[in-house]
Amino acid sequence: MEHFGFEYVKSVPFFMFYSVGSTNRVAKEFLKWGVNPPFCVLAAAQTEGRGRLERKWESPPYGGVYLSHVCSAEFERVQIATLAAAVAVKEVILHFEPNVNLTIRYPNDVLVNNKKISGILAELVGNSIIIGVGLNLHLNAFSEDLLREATALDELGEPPDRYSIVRVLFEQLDKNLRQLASGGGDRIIEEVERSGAVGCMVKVVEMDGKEVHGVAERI
Ligand code: BT5
Repeated sequence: MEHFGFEYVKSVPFFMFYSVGSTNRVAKEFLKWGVNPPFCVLAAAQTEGRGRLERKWESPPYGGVYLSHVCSAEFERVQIATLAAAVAVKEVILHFEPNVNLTIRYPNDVLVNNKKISGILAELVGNSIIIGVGLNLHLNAFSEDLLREATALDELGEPPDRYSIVRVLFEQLDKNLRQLASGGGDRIIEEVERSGAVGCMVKVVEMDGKEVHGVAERI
């Protein structure tokens, strides 16, 4: 872990690194060491960034924002925390680029012009939840292979500085998670439904590989 820094954003401690394996994994270590949530782990690069099912999350230096937000999981509907984070990412992008064609692909992807700009990995650890968010900033940092399916904020115009993005992302995440914890889950679900997650053809792949095709009607 290189270049450790520390700061409070709205009274929540931020542990900041230049490079880590995975911010979610560092967050897990911090929980093990007894750090009490809420706290955030932020890195400018990850060498082993992860998606769901151990898929890889490309995280080159300064290519994007890699943030893990850790808070208490002791609320009903914690299972839709991923959606609250997807809505937060949507709000961040629209805050800086109000006119983009943005969709949320259920359950954890945010797309701009049908290309993935952000992914979310939420993990429950005891009574806490770690919500990892990757948001691409500079497309030329990514591999050739990824360019076909991914996009970044700098494709939409001059991206704001990284610190402003982190600040707004944290504020939106914090707001949505608090809302969810106090019974505001319906707003989150409606927002996801409004963001293109329903009314489209979907393919559901079950754990045994069986595929189901159809039109998504509701979350
Ligand atoms: C995700 O998984 O989309 C969740 C990604 C979560 C990343 C954050 S970064 C901070 C925290 N620390 C971590 O280690 N992880 C979290 P999934 O739905 O499984 O999508 C993975 C797929 O997205 C890959 O198989 C690629 O096809 C694609 N992909 C990989 N890197 C990408 C990137 N930077 N931008 C867009 N797509 C990417």
